[in-house]
Amino acid sequence: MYIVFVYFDFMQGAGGKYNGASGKYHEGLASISACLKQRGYRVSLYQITEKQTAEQYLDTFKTLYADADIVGFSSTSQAFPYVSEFANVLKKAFPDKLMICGGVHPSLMPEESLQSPGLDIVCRGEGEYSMLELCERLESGGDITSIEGLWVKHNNRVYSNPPRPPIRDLDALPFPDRDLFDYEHSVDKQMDRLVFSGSRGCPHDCTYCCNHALKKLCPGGTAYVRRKSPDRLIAEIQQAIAQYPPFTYIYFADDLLLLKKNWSAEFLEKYAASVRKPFACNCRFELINPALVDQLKKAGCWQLQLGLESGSSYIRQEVLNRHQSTEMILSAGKLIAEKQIPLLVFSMIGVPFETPAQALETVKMNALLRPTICHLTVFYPFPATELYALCQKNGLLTPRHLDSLFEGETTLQLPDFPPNKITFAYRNFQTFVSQYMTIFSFKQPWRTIFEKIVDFLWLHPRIYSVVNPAYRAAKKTFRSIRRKLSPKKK
Ligand code: B12
Ligand code: SF4
Repeated sequence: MYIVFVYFDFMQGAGGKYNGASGKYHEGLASISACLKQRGYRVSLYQITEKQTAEQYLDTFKTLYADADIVGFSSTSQAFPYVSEFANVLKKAFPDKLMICGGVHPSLMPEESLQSPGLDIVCRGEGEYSMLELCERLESGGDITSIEGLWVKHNNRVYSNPPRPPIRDLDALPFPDRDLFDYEHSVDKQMDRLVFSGSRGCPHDCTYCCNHALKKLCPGGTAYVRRKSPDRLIAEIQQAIAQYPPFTYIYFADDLLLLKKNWSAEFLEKYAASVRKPFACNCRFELINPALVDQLKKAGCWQLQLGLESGSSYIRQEVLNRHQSTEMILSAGKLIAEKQIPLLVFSMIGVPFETPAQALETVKMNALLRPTICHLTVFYPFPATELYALCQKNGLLTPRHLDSLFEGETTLQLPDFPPNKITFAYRNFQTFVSQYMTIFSFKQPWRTIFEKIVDFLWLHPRIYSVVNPAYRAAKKTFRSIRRKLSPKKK
């Protein structure tokens, strides 16, 4: 049995800094591949990093993967239109190949996904054991319509089997198959890093994120949030260090690696003792405390990534379901700054019901937190999330669809935040953050005076577009005069 995974991986970085590289690591596919290879199945990956026509993809497929028995697509919502189109073209060329699609989008939108004529099966939730069972049944000539976790289209009927419980013991899985990816030419190599995952799931229910929806796929009583043991994760890292050419950083791609206090303490201590490589990971503001920042610092954390999402406590709590007070966020930020751990803050603008004034609160919170990197996205409503349903109920959705969250345009029509103002806010976010950082260091009354001027400019983009070029020109002239007047260094 020969399985070829197809992974559309140009959603992030396309046309940007990493163009030309062969994509990024995908823990889900690496894990399924390891399970399949352990049972002796042959597995390859067709990782698509360039936008081409479906016919061009078909030509490549014919040349390299024509003998596949099963084609396994992995899909996020943004990738799905490409998956669907290519699956149709592929099915027409190879009607006998079994086409299965897994990942977040088909997990949450199985019915819609199966309407795609090229797809025979969708996998809901974790794919390791469902794929194994599928291969085994195909080999033995058994019935493939009754496998837990799979929805199967057969003879004009859809067999919607119940979800498979999430894998309880992540340590029982083989180490992910990193060889599936072309590391030498990957984005990860360009970034001088290796990517790991220590956990699965997140206990929070932020309305814009897929976790609350994915959680519902877990049959009653089964744990959605799980983690590998610290020893297992360290062993995985050590094996990869031995296998790969020297790299500088480690990136933990988990939603929330440091959720459990004891786990974090044990893992970070062992990491500090045996791995000793700078690393980045995600966390939440309320988990930050003096002990944790101390452990992070000692273990070599080079970037802590935290979601602020909105500076407005109304938007955070009432719209996004993130119950974090402004005071708590700022004091966590202070602890991180005291330890000099570089901070990346995620924020969103164009959130349902947001106003430009509330988006300004996000700018100012970023300025107060002083992150090394402000990571901003324009809100995108993912299907099956609570916030998508809210957008739908309130008539905020438009037919606009975007390939990437990084295009800086909204897909919504918000009553108080028109698309052009969202684009303005997205494009000028960093500039305003820098301006407030400077202003917040002024003494009164200058702080208030300048804050009011810049507030006005944020709220009036047209005036800003006139004032800004003049301000920049004046600043440049002032700097060059100062340079000329200052005594020359010997
Ligand atoms: C790490 C990560 C990334 C990494 C790696 C991407 C990857 N595909 O692994 C990077 C930074 C590259 C990334 C990029 C993006 N991401 Co991302 N990412 C994640 C994150 C935090 C963890 C994913 C992970 O490793 N999970 C652990 C592994 C084990 O699970 P898994 O990947 O889901 O795979 C399992 C199952 O889904 C299934 N499965 C998956 N594929 C297949 C295929 C077959 C054939 C089968 C049978 C089963 C199967 O089996 C796997 C093993 O159990 C998730 C959050 C989450 N909770 O999932 C967001 C998440 C997947 N990302 C998201 C988004 C939006 C993006 C981007 C679009 C962002 C952007 N604008 O560029 C891009 C799209 C990338 C792409 N090519 O499609 C959204 C997707 C929402 C949606 N409805 O589609 C998520 C869910 C976060 C969220 N906002 O809720 N991401
Ligand atoms: S904390 Fe992060 S990963 Fe967890 S539900 Fe909220 S947005 Fe999703």
